[in-house]
Amino acid sequence: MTSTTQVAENLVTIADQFALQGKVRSVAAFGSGNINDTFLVTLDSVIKSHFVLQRINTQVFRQPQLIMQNMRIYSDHVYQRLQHAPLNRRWEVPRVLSTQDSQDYYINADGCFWRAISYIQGSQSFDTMQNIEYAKEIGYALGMFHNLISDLPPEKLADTLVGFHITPLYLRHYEEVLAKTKVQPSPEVNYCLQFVSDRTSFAHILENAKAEGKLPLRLMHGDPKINNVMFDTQTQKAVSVIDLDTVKPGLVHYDIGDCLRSGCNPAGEETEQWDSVYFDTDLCQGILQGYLAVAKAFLTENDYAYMYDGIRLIAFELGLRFFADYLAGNVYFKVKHPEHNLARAIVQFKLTESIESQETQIRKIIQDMK
Ligand code: GN1
Ligand code: MG
Repeated sequence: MTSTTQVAENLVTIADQFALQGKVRSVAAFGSGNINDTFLVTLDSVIKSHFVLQRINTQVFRQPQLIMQNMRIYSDHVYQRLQHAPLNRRWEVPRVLSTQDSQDYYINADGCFWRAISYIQGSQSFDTMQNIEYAKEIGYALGMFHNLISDLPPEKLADTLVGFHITPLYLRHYEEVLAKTKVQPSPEVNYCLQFVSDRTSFAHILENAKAEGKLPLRLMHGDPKINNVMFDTQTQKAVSVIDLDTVKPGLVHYDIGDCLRSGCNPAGEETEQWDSVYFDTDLCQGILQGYLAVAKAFLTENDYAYMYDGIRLIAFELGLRFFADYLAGNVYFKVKHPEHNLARAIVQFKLTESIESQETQIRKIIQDMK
């Protein structure tokens, strides 16, 4: 028996733990996540034909039980909200599936942490924006996500990833890595080193505003990038926001920044054609229009004042995270080749440059939409 079939058989055995509504037909790699391993399980059942099986990367998420706890609290809350005030369109919340032993997760013989999530039927996601209508829908989806948890007190959810989106901590980590790494200079590496060093004081902007009480701690998604929004394949409308591992206390600005840095980059975050990377302000307007249509109610004057900085910061921060990981030897993000994280960092830095060069227009878009 080859090792590939062994893994495949193991995966079926693991999937079986969560298959309460049918027999497992197949398990196949799914999606393009940079941290966890994700599989689509197909069942031989007519009622429930698929579910999503994931192995959580416990090097990153040190207390995976907390993720499951958060997911339960989050989905119960949203379920109640939707029961009391149903929406006039399709909206779905991914559900945690229990094991045969009624647990939220399964630890296999190797000690890996597995969990299963319901699959949003008849839906798909995209790595790059299709058109302006999709942009509005992506914005709507993030707004609806924030709206549905705006009355859940932030302290009800645990911190599943300490330091996540705290840019000054990423900067400190980067400086530590740099201090102990013998960096091989190249035009790309030099560009990144200079790029970061020119922006060290800017890295503190949101954390300072938070510390000064200008921006309140709220619940956030943490990773609302474009391919975490599911679209109904028939209606082309957004129907769900998935990937709930980092739903925890934070700033909505991290989410707005992350959604825009991924949604307004038509070349996508995996391109190696760095000259083609730019921030599309029409898509930005579309996303913000969709977002504000649902989020206006809970945003303050200061929230608007820091929106531009959030967009610029999260693009910069992701570039910094990729670059630090490249220097550290690719220990956090999965890579397909040794220079992958360097290439990803350059994309985010080019995007940041494009955001900076359009500051006046972006601030005006925000101002005009308040
Ligand atoms: C990681 O694993 P994935 O693809 O859902 C990362 C995000 C980054 C993203 C970039 C927990 O998300 O913060 O924005 O890669 N997640 C974590 O694609 O670090
Ligand atoms: Mg994620």
